[in-house]
Amino acid sequence: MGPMPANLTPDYKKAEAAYRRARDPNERLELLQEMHRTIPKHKGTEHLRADIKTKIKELRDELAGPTKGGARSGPPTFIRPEGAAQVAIIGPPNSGKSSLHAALTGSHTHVGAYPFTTQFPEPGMLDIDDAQIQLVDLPPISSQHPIAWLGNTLQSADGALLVVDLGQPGCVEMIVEAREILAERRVTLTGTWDLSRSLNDDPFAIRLPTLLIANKADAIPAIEEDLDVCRELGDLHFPTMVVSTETGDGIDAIGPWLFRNLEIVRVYTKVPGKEPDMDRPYTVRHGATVGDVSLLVHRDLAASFHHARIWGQGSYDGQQVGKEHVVEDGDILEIHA
Ligand SMILES: Nc1nc2c(ncn2[C@@H]2O[C@H](COP(=O)(O)OP(=O)(O)O)[C@@H](O)[C@H]2O)c(=O)[nH]1
Ligand SMILES: [Mg+2]
Repeated sequence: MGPMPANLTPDYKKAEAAYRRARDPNERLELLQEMHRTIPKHKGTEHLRADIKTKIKELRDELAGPTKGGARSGPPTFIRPEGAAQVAIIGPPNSGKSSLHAALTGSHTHVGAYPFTTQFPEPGMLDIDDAQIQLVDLPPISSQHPIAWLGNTLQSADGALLVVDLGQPGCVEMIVEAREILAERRVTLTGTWDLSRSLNDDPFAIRLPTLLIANKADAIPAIEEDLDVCRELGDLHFPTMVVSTETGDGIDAIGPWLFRNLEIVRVYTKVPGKEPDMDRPYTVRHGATVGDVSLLVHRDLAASFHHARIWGQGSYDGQQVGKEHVVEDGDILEIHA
């Protein structure tokens, strides 16, 4: 994809910005159609227009469900995001992705001693204190098992756990291959966990902040050395954790690490004159505003919003704030409509 085409109209830019933020597949489809309607039709936008058309077709097919011999069947291939963030579990075959998913979420996804046990994306929730992160187990990323829907499914992910088994012969090659397959779908794995993925020129490119999980520590005696070799040969620059889903070693550190690095912010709400509800926070990511939280509370509330009062860690003690005010972890919010 070349540089951003010139002469894009404000209407188009607005639709594109909304598309990048949108998580709901139906909303994404509507916004793609809006992009298609508003994009200026000239030579310079030819590639982008073709991309938009392709995306519309892909998303329509995806929303219709997988087809087998013409009849619709099988589970959905996209997972509607729930909780504070969505993290995809990816990697080569048999590295322990499903085992990790089961250990972290209590799911009973298909674990098997043979590759390609997992066929469809499988959601599950990981609890961290009173917040939740959605983990999506996925089939292996391998040339032996191409998955047409992979790029679309990853579109809604906020990050990835790249699970590897360093004891497997050809582990490095499998990781390199997985990254090449992802690159074909314009998915880049990055070791940088900031919120810069939307700074990309290409609206259909995905930058996934990635945590490398070296699994099966119980079965690999010199795992730290293997890891160094793998990092060097595979040119991997990811933060890394060594774990064993078999013994549980290292597993408990993953949730808090994700919570911190996804910069999840918990906001508690209260009704005027009542105590705050400290059991069930609304969760957003760093940088989100009072307006974003009120949207989570209720769509109508966001529309009829007048002001809010906020209690927080810093200097806020019932102070009146507007929609644009940025919330912090642990804030208590009282919204006035
Ligand atoms: N020794 C050992 N085996 C593991 C570990 N985690 C998973 N396995 C085994 O590795 C195989 C593949 O696991 P699975 O979770 O299905 O891998 P996936 O294909 O990546 O989803 C199974 O036989 C698991 O029992 C681990 O931490 N240690
Ligand atoms: Mg699996």
